[in-house]
Amino acid sequence: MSRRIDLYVPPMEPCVIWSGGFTDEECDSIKDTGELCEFLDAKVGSSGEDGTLDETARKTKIVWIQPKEETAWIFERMNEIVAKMNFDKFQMDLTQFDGFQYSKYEVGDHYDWHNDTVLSPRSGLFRKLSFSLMLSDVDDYEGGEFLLSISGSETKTEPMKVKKGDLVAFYSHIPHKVSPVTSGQRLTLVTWALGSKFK
Ligand SMILES: O=C(O)CCC(=O)C(=O)O
Repeated sequence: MSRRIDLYVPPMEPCVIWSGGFTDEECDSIKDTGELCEFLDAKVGSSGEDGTLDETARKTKIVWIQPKEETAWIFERMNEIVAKMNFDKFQMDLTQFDGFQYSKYEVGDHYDWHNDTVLSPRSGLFRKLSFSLMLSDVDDYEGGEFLLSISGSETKTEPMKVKKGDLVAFYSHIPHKVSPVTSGQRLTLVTWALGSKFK
């Protein structure tokens, strides 16, 4: 008699693109919400408002979208997708989201190689999964490709031009970058799923 138990083993892909997570209208509504807020110059070195300005490493404008009645649907929808995606593809112990960051990359804006594994000062938890929801159409901008260095090599990576409404998810420790935008505007909603320390 077999003693084997058929456990569910997720595919453990380092990066998953969830197509059509948000409709065009929903992406536009997130954009309208972001555009009504006050933009900050994005910093490096810490999550949240701490950190330093360093335009050679990161140049983009951001807004922190706050949870309130009008924005609750964004948090709920993201939660639905992330819970399903985590079950199907990652199987991480996750507790909550870090901030929801609306990002606007205009001509010359970029974000050089970095990873997102920081201890969130707000919660004392670690960023384990990173998510970027594309809010722009592919022909709204040039440049601004998203690169993920899964192999550890910065040269052997395929730039991704993600479609509007698609959500890119990946392990937060994987180095990634946004190449400089050369025309138009690239808009994303970025968030991170937090959990306790890896052990
Ligand atoms: O805008 C993106 O697609 C990703 C940006 C990013 O890497 C970040 O904010 O950590």
